[in-house]
Amino acid sequence: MHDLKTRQLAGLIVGVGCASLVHAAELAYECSALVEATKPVYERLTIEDELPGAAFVVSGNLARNDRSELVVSSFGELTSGPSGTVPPSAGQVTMYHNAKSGNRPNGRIDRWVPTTIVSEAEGITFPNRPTIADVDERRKPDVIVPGGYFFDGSLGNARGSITWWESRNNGKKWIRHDVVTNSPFSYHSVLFDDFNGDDINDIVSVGENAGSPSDPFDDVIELHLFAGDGNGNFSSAVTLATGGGSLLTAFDVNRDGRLDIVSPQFFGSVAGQPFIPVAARDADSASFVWFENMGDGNFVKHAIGIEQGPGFAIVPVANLLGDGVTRWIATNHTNQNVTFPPFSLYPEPTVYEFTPGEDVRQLWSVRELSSPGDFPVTGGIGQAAPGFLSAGELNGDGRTDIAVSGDGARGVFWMEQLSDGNFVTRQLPDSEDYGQAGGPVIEDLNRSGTNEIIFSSFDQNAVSIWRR
Ligand SMILES: [Ca+2]
Ligand SMILES: [Ca+2]
Ligand SMILES: [Ca+2]
Ligand SMILES: [Ca+2]
Repeated sequence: MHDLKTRQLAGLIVGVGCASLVHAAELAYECSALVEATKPVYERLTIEDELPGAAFVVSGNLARNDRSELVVSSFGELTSGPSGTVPPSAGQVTMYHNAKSGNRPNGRIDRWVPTTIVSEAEGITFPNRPTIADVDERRKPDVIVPGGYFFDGSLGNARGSITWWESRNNGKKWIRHDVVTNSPFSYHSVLFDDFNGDDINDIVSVGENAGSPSDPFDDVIELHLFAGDGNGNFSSAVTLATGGGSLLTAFDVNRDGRLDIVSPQFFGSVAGQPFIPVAARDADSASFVWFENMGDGNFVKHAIGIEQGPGFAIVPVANLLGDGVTRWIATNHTNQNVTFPPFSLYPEPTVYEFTPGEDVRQLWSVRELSSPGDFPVTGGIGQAAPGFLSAGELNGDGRTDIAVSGDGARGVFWMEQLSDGNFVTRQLPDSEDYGQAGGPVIEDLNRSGTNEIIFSSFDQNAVSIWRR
């Protein structure tokens, strides 16, 4: 089945060249003689397979050249102790730059040279998703690293952190700066922008202290502002609101000129969502929320969706359906294998689309983009699907597609947008067991005119590029 689909797709892509009438699947068959029938459209290129606990991957131009580097965080080796998994005390953040010099079209992307940004010696527990930004405004990109393990508090630890790493010598040397360390809160992502109206960029993150894994009611989740001074120094955390979740987006949702914050919610009241009658659900028990920036230092939380179970990701996509409207693609994070509540009552793993209505403070309209069974989880409690996602053109037909990590569904996937605006989910080739994947980055890394898809995998200690 999978082969058939990829072959049809191969035909379609070649079809662009061999006939301008690309719609019909039958045409694909006619044109497919022009491609090797056995060649998959996407092929996996693994550029790293020895990075223990590879976690998140982002891209950005860190070195002085014309193309992107990849920045990958990794947690280190997990070990088993008498009371379960022991989180390693320190991870790493690594920059990979393309070994091929220059930036000619169709350049090679098979060899990448690693440089350590954060070494294990720095003692950063669970470095999470890095953000590339010019923190000290010296016109050179730096890297902000949020860190921490959300159940660390239950182990008696306070190892949450936000640090930023100043680039020197064209990305060869990195100077550490601490924003917060030894925090009981873990931080998964940061936003770097002005959130308090002084035109100086700040750091905003959601601190998650999920307490004991077996107690969903002891979670402390807060939206934190670390006010910036423009020179790379930040004030201590000020709590702007409660709730939110790990992977944030800054976006002016209500178009009043002030940046708001859009967030999934995974920990906190949302865990008990199925027990709350729909009419009684609010922004605290919502799967996805936005914090409205009132401009006076206050942020007011509004629900986006209240029926999706624990939320994992929500990101905006301009013109997703080709109608000029910015819509939001989102994932919940659930596991249909768990047979007891509340887990058994959550909606199954799903990719959603949210569209704000006239009144953005009301719930946004929602549509399921994936189909039942698209993301089957392997494993029991603690595992869930899907993971993070990103949008981009992936098959050359001009319509925006989606790449998504299966996370606990052990593979990585792309969702093709069809001509009617519906989506079909397909697993990327050679991604069996490519589980708990970070990313995706969707980017044309080599000016080939086609996007690559980059995922890291915790299960395989790997960083891989899918290219076509
Ligand atoms: Ca500010
Ligand atoms: Ca706003
Ligand atoms: Ca497409
Ligand atoms: Ca490319």
